[in-house]
Amino acid sequence: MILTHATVATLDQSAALLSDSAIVLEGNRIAWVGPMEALPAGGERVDLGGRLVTPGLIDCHTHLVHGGDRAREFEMRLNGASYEEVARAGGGIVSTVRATRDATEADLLATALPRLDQMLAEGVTTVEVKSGYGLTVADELKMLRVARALERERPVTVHTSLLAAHAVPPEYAGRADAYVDEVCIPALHAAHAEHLVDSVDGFCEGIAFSPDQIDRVFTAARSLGLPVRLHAEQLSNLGGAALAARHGALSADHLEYLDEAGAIAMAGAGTVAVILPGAFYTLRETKLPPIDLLRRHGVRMAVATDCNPGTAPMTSLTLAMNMACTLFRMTPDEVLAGVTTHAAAALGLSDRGRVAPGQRADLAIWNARHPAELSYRIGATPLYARIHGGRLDT
Ligand code: DI6
Ligand code: FE
Repeated sequence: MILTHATVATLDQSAALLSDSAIVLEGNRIAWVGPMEALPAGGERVDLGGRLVTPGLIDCHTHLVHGGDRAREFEMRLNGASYEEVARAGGGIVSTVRATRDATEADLLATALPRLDQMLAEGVTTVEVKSGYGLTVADELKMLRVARALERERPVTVHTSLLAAHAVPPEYAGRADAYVDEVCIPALHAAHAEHLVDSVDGFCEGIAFSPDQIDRVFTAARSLGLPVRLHAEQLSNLGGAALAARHGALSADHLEYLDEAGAIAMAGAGTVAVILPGAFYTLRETKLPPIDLLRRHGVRMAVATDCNPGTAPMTSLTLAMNMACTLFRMTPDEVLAGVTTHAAAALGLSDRGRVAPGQRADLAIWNARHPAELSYRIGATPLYARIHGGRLDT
């Protein structure tokens, strides 16, 4: 297939936009990118009439698979209920854990697919999906199996992360260390044996797991050769980003409370900063992630939805791009890199995220002329077509 008369944001080295260009696809790879006048005759051509082509978008941080929702809890809070009243009414993260445990794999797949479809409709071609609402070995594996199943149901690539260290479940209240030993680490071995896990995540926070507990999970992950990533410095600074960097983490995510020592550690390890404006917005957080600090130290920044029922009930990656610009003052070029090449780096994938020969033929074609339009519009879905692995789907 040859895409002709395209405007191409290659994300390759320079930020330059190629006008009136062609992209030659061979199988599931990009074979050639260049100006129309250099394109030899022949081939099955698709005229894009000047439309913008970007790499397929990559949502590198989601909790897409989960049971139930928290809409009633959202409503209770807005009607004045306190956090405690919401918790007593069975709300909060434990309600999602209960709903996820009660769901079958088929139930979880059926509720995840519409959310995934919303992402695909915005040009997503690779999505990361975490476990973390099962919190038993069997339920964590169940979530990961559903995440893998998504890839068989839709033209998308799924990267799975085991997030057993997400919350301490009620039956382990006050016994987080026992939960790490009896659930997190056994789940890691079991998921690895079943080829269900591509990376290992954790939530390092006062309300979740301490740096020492995360360190034990990460040490176990790395002994199996699995890369790690971490929810770090979201609500406070426990030095999670530096801990992640010491383990050569692919990413450290959220980072509102990151300090300079953490940014320096991330830069040294090549750890990507995953910026999640949807959770910032939903929590009405006021502490901004230190974007300037990350820029200054040359830490690559990705942008993702964090799609989860509690703190980011969103499936729109283009809305996350808009929020990253408006709330965090990131530039449209930075956020486009954040959902393509830097998001690929956050997943340890070097075969995608750029429009260049040899890269996977994962592309998004837009009813737009300039990349800034993608982060500028609110609530618009200017996708014209999506190509995953060389296959066009409109
Ligand atoms: N950080 C978050 O914002 C979510 N998880 C995490 O580690 C919250 C998850 C939830 O409330 O369901
Ligand atoms: Fe998250």
